[in-house]
Amino acid sequence: MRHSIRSQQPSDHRETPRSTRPVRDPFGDDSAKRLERAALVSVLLPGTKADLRNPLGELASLAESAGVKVVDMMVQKRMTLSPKTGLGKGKLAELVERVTESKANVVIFDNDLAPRQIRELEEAVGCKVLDRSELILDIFALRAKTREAQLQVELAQLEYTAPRLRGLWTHLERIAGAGGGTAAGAVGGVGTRGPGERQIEIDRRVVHDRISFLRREIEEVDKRKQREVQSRSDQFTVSLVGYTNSGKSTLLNKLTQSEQYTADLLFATLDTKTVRWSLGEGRAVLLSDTVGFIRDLPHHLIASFKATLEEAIHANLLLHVVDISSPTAWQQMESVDEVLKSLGCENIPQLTLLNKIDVADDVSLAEMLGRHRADVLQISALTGEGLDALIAEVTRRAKGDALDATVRIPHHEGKLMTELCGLSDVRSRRYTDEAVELDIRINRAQLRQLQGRYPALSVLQSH
Ligand SMILES: Nc1nc2c(ncn2[C@@H]2O[C@H](COP(=O)(O)OP(=O)(O)OP(=O)(O)O)[C@@H](O)[C@H]2O)c(=O)[nH]1
Ligand SMILES: [Mg+2]
Repeated sequence: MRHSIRSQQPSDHRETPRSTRPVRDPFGDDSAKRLERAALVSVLLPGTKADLRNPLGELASLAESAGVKVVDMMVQKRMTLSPKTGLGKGKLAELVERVTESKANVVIFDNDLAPRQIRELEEAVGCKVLDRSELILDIFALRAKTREAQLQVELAQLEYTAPRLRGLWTHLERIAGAGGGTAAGAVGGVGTRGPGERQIEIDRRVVHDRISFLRREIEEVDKRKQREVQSRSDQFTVSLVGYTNSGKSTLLNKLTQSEQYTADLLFATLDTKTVRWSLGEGRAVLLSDTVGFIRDLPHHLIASFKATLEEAIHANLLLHVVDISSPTAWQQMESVDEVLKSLGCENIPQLTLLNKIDVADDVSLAEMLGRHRADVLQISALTGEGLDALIAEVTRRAKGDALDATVRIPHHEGKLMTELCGLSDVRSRRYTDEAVELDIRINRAQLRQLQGRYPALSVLQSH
């Protein structure tokens, strides 16, 4: 579903919910791309995780990623969001004026807003209002390419916007009840008059049914994904995690000579890609790249993206990529730690990679991060600096819980032979008429897994 920013006009309420429509790639339609002119607003609350030197910088990048042109920005400091519109009275009046002056046709808040606040704001400013989570969901909808990602985004969108739609419907019902067609027409415009409540009921049921359908489909995808990840459990798996735009895909490409899409855009990657990463000396591990994280990631999204994040959840090692050239590197790292915790990944061994050192001005930040975290490496995915040390460290970890063993493999077990040699250091081989005997060094768990899958593998001794 393309949950277009344009799709939230009150006049939309009688249309078939957008979720039932096929997914299109709006970047294919360049004329539509820049039609939207956004005024950005942030209410800075105590304890905000926004960058105080540039409080709307990240939201502007998000808007850019959604293909929206930013025409104005406004910040207000408050102790709490005002219950009615988020803003104080004076600031709201200023916003109304600025929206008219800048000819903005959408207002995007950096805060998450309640359905009622959005409704009040839309009435006051006379154009559509979005909050931060909706904008993020919009970008996800734009980038979702695989069926799995599309299902996940659609569910997250419906669940996030459903209460808001309900608010809208109640609102329209109230107006329709009070003044009939004229009042409804004044608010909703063409398309809002008509069967009224019956239509509203139908819409509600359609959304509800669609949510149930999506949940079932995603459950199936989840199961399939779990089986897929399970089937690889005898291989050492490494997952790239990190804030969006930190350089994960660039690093995967560099390490594995792949061609994953990279761009100076937030959420360039949405799907997981797993490739074989050869570490040299016949040793290989699996390396996964996945969706980036962001501060205050909508909870619905994390829940729906469980299948996509399955690889990260079951990895043997996480490579936490940090963009050290960003002035907010520290906050970004903390946000990623939070998301990993919410996924139950906090105990997976982790290496922190301070990436983009080729363009980092502030070396003291890298030094400070290095002092505060264990296992930190400085790298540049672009120039390749520091990657030898990374490979050496991952090799050491992949050997990890290693044991020396002597094993016997019948000659006809070619597949077993190839797998075993990929996973172990072969020290020596002896040939008999029926079999090969090998002295190897291998990860304990990997040897166990191989034994489970290949009964023909005999372990003669191990220590
Ligand atoms: N100078 C410099 N730029 C880098 C480096 N690594 C990545 N970049 C750039 O940073 C931008 C983002 O890189 P990606 O690899 O797409 O980042 P990502 O972490 O995969 O981002 P998402 O998929 O959006 O989460 C691109 O423009 C890269 O060229 C680096 O080491 N040095
Ligand atoms: Mg990426």
